[in-house]
Amino acid sequence: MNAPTSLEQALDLAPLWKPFTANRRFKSAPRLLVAAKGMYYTAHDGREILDGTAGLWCVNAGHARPEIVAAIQRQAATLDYAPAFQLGHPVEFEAAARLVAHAPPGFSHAFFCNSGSEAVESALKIALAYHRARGEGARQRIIGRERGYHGVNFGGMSVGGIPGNRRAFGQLVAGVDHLGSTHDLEHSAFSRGAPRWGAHLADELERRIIPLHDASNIAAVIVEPFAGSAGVLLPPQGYLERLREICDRHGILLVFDEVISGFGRLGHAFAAERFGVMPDMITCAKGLTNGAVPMGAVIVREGIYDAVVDAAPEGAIELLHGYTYSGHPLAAAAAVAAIDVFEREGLYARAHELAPYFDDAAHALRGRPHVIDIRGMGLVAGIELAPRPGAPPAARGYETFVKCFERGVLVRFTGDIIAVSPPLVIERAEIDRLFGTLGEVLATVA
Ligand code: PXG
Repeated sequence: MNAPTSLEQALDLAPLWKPFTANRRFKSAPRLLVAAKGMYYTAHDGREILDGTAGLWCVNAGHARPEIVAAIQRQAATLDYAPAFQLGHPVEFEAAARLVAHAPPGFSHAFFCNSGSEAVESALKIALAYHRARGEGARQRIIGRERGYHGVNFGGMSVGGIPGNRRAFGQLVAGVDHLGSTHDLEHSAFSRGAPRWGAHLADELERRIIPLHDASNIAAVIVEPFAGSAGVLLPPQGYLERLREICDRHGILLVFDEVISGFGRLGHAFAAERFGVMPDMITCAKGLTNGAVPMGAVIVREGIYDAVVDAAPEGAIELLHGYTYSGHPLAAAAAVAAIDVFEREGLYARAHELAPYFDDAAHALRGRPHVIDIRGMGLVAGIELAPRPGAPPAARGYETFVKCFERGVLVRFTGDIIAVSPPLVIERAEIDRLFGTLGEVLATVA
């Protein structure tokens, strides 16, 4: 009667090449999840694991929501697939209408794809096509930011700013440049909410980047409103406003990559609303279907669709871009059902109301061993640990993650930063348990 061993033994782990995972270490001691409901996973040994990360930042309404499950089941039985090009199906139009209505005012059209990475590639291509359609085809350069994460495809990785993710692959796409990171512990450690220091860092765009490349060659700036993957880096107060102003002055499109920040993480549908700064395009994915079916989208502001579409002759395909599974019926059905749940349950407002409690619980870890910063907003927190001297990076992060998992709590580590981003349906007692366990574990981490 030893379930864990039997499942591990029954499974052949060898043929699968796991993504972003230390494959050899993982296969020597796999952590397997076999079921999920609400706030909890069930591990293969039958233990319940409190989901402190909403899966990978995507299950914002909690797991296995019956309305979403039913919508997917119904759709699979009714219309499993419809060709995405030159044919359509009702649910993709419904999903687009719902998504656009969910977006901030001024956003008018949604383009569907299957992941955050594809949303980024799509947005970058739309930026280039937009400028070309308006006779500014020299605008080809894309500006990202140090420590930005925009997925793993060629464009997104090139504008991304996490060195480890790029090093193994060489030069990637030419013509990109990067703003400096806004992360600065000296000025901003233990800030509550957005740090006060650092708005001026946006000026690098006008001081260094625009003079170097010339605005007439720059298509877009892409940033995450808060950097998720790099470890919950919040924008300094006024920083996004300045980026917006500079982009406006120079005809540069501003793209917010809201793959993580979208669908309520900061207490609003999109972080753009939280910060009161409107980009020209929003990329999203993850929470769009509550993680239940892969789907991504680019939402564009009024005028972008028209500029591209009106520039092409009648009958011509205006944007030579798309995926077999753009607007896939199951994904579209899941998106409509997820947006229904978000709206009906007022989950963003719930996240907003819970945020101070969550923030207090996170900041209660101040003074625990290794903790050099705590930061957060909405229902996301980053707890930065000092790296273990003489050890490879992430040694403490990994140990913390494994020990929390052993104690029935799922957190995420990125380097030596612990990220906590639970489903928005979390209860106060679960918040206590999440940070309580993390605090206990930190006391045991070498
Ligand atoms: N943009 C942003 C801002 C993201 O966070 C992507 C694009 C790519 O999405 P896809 O769906 O192609 O993975 C992401 C993904 C983590 C973690 O815990 C973050 C992501 C994915 C997996 C893990 O740091 N972000």
